Amino acid sequence: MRFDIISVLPELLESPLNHSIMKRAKDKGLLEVHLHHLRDYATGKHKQVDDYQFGGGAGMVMKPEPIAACLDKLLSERHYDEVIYTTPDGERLEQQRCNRLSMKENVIILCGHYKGIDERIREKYITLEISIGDYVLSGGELAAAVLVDSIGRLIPGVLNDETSALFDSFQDDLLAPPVYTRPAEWEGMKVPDVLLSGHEKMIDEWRHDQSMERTKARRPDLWEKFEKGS
Ligand code: 6GU
Repeated sequence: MRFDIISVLPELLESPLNHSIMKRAKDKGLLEVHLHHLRDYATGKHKQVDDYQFGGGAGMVMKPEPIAACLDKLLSERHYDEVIYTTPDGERLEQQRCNRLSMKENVIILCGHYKGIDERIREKYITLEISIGDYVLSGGELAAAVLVDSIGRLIPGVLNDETSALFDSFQDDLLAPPVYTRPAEWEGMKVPDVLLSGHEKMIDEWRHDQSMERTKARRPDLWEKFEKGS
């Protein structure tokens, strides 16, 4: 899968996408991330990428021309399945969306900044607008990193244990159960006996019960969804 990310601050994306699982995915040739500096597509002496908003009001707006120049170049080179814009007024990102996006081939992510982008860019190019939650970030780069990570890890072959993503929190509308490692007793606290029993069926049942208890207690909204679905 290939991501092309357009940003005024591509430096923000370099470190988070070059370690751990994302690095392994790239090294294996399963994931490509190409960063595009929006300023490279700006013209004029000052390479201006933002401007005052019509109608007045505080905050700058990203100009349409540099964004269009960058998008036109990319779109002329290959087919893209989605052109995503990261913005707090987008659709909230959820696991189902990540699952579906992980089956795409080529995706562009345009990172919002300042007061946002000129509305006409949204109308002409954007196929999907994504927010990563109900709070405001100073730019869309961290949201883009969240998108690439949450989608990239789902590409077949990226995770070591192919089945492990299936048991992530949210995959079945339940939170993940608690996990333990050695030592079996630490500071007087013991690992639940069932996990040491070697009894696979009982362990599965215990984990499922714990997932349900956790979801009920912590996320009544998810619990309702789970009960309706099961
Ligand atoms: Cl995608 N962008 C910004 N700037 N803030 C956000 C967001 C995106 N998602 C949640 N908050």
